[in-house]
Amino acid sequence: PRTIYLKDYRPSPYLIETVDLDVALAPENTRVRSRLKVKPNDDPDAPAGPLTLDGEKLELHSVKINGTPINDYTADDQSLTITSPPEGPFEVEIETTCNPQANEALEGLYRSGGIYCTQCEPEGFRRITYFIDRPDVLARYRVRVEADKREAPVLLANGNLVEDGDLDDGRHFAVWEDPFPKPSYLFALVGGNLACVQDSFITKTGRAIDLRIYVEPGKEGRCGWAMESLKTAMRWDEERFGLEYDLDIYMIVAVSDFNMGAMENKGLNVFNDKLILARPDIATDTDYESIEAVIAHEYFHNWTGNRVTCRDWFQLCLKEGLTVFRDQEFTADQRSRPVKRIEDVRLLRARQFSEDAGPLAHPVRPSSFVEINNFYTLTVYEKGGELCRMLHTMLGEDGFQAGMKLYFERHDGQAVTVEDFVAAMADANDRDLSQFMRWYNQAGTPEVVCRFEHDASEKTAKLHVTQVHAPSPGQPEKEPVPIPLRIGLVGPDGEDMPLILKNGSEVPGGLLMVTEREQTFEFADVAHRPIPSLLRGFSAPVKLSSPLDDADLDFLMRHDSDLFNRWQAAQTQAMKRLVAMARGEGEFVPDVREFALAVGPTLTDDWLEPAYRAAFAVPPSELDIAQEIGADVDPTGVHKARRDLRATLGHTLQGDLQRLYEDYAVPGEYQPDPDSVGKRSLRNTALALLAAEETEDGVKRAQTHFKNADNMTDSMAALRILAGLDRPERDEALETFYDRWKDEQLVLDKWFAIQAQSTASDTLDRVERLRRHPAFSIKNPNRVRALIGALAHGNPLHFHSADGRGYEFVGESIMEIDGFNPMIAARLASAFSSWKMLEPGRRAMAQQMLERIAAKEGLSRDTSEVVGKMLG
Ligand code: BAL
Ligand code: ZN
Repeated sequence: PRTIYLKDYRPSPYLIETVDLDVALAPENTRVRSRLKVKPNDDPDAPAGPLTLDGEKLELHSVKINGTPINDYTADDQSLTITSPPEGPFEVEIETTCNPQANEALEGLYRSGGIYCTQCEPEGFRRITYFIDRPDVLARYRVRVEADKREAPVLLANGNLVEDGDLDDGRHFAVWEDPFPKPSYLFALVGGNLACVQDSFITKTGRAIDLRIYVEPGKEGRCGWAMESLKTAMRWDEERFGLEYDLDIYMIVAVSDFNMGAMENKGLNVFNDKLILARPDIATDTDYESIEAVIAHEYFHNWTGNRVTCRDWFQLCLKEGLTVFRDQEFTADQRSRPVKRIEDVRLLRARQFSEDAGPLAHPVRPSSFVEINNFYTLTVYEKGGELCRMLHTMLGEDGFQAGMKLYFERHDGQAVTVEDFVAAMADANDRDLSQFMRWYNQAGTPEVVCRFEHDASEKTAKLHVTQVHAPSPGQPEKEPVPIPLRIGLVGPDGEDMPLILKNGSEVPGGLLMVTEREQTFEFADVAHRPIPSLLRGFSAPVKLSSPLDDADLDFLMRHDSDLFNRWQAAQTQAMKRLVAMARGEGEFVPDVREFALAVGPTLTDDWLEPAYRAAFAVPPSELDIAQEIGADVDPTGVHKARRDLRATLGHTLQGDLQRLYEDYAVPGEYQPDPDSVGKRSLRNTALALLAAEETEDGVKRAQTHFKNADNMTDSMAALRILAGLDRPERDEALETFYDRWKDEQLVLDKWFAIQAQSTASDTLDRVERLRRHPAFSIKNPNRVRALIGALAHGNPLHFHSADGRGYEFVGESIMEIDGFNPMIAARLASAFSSWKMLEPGRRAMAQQMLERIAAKEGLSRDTSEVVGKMLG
């Protein structure tokens, strides 16, 4: 397969001004007539010549130019080339057919559960019709859709409905016009029997927006939270970013077969229904929060992605990183800011840091790819979000907003690059951000090594900072990056001391800028030895190597005013013990007890938010621990270490935890508001820690909790505990749950996932049985993620089973899925990405499985790129 390089970017030789589509939907034979107004690009870097249009899996029937049929064209399975198009503007008319029913890759136009829908990002539009399918070709669309009225009474596309009516033979049609020029990846079309929930939103300038959520009939009652979230997001974007919605209608369609979480098509979002449907008995607090966040994310794309889009797919982080940053800020403003930061950093560390450290490492803006589908990664999204956050930290809220304003002034309606975005930030703030570009272009997680010295006689302190950049694939050498390092000096009384530099100036907001490989900061008026609290709020996506000993960390765990770093101190303390335990070094029980005792005061501090206290008591994940160990990892040892630490927490803090469990019951009807969510989270954390030792008492409490649960959050919290037991209580609970929920697809996904993530000894037998369960379908991405994905990405103990059965199961599944849905197969394959870190036995088995996958005949470009890099 061909590698595509950023350096080879050239503007398109032709542009498309308008697209007129006429789509006649039919399950196996959908006819698409397309009329394109094409003109040569007057950019001198794009000389006109043959016109090549992308197209895949299409049957071509006719091509006309300016109304006349032609045959001087060539077509293969990827494109259609018109050899000598006329000079100047001209019109191309193409008729094709495609087969939505047979489309199991779920890219382009597909039909599932009787619903026609589309997914065009990044390169799906070419499976609907021949087109210049790249994001820098922006066109205005007029779309006529027709279908059998009984099969598809609802017909939707982007923009405004301008006409509809009945046709002969029980068919009908609708015509939609989108006034905003857009790239083809934002095109959407939906047809089916869908119910509609309607509401409206008045914008800050008084315009009424018609809001609609389309779902399977009967599910209307589950859309309330999604609709509320949409309105909250619309208001927030006006208030915080000054951005108002631009069309008169905003539609969301929920479908149950979807490769991604959701898609931001202009005026017509398509969502995985798991991110729309919610009701207290079927959705957890986490589901509610995810729905709110993803609804917001897709809505925010309307400006950061749609109005200003990407010039090419190398710039994916331009829209994704920025929109992730915006949705993170939205959630932080709605809920708890410190808890949101902790959740985001947890995800970044567990998944993105490992990506950055392994064979799939790539810069936030990659410089090459084989299959762009493989670059919807944690690095592009989450680290991309961190880069925007650093700009925000460096420029402040006002400076960042000034940059955003300039970005929109300059680039509204354009397809641009990361350079354009950073230039707007720099120019609006009169700052030189050229060094910052390295963050976009260098892969890998920088390590920041800090050393701290205090001189009591001089009353001074020094912080020595070194940044270290390990090589990553294709990047042996790296340059230093600008690192915003937020710090505080915590005095012996637990209060922050003033941060005065040697020259007498105060450090605003405690923010130091590290720009060189090695740098020393000197502070004055430091009478007593303070404890440095470094990288407050996780002000940069780096690994911190800190100078703090156990006593310092213990102090910060109890006193740091920066709640992120107080949590971080606890994580660091836990991590030191977990690594030692996982490696089987010595006797650590008393030491762990001491750590548990230090968790107590924060866990029980009623002045702190319950959600924060819950997060405080969760030790680093098994993925984090494995990463920290770095080489010859034994996943069983890692699992046992974490299990033992949690058991010690439960045992040592038993009295406190029992009290929390009693005190934090949330009375009354279920509400997903942050306060109730926090209380449930603290109570369920107590429940889980009390059961961690698997005492009779702990197990009984979980059983009672399960029986009494009147909402899915509590039910799942208890079931997760019970499902991990090697005792009959487990089967009883799982059966009860199944009997109650067997007709609810989204709840069944939870039932599959909880078993696939179970640490019980027979998990692999069970997973193999579930694979043959009548409710399992390998063709449905949610089910695949629930069973196979949950094992591969969420159960390190059993995925890395010492006998290789986990690899066998996941590997075989990848090969099967690759035959029809390469995108999902390649995602699953990434679970093997840290195989080189494993101990030799598992390493060899993982390698063997990867080699088998690589050798499979007809392997997709997606999976072969991922597996090739892992083996390379
Ligand atoms: N653009 C793909 C889905 C999302 O990131 O919003
Ligand atoms: Zn996005």
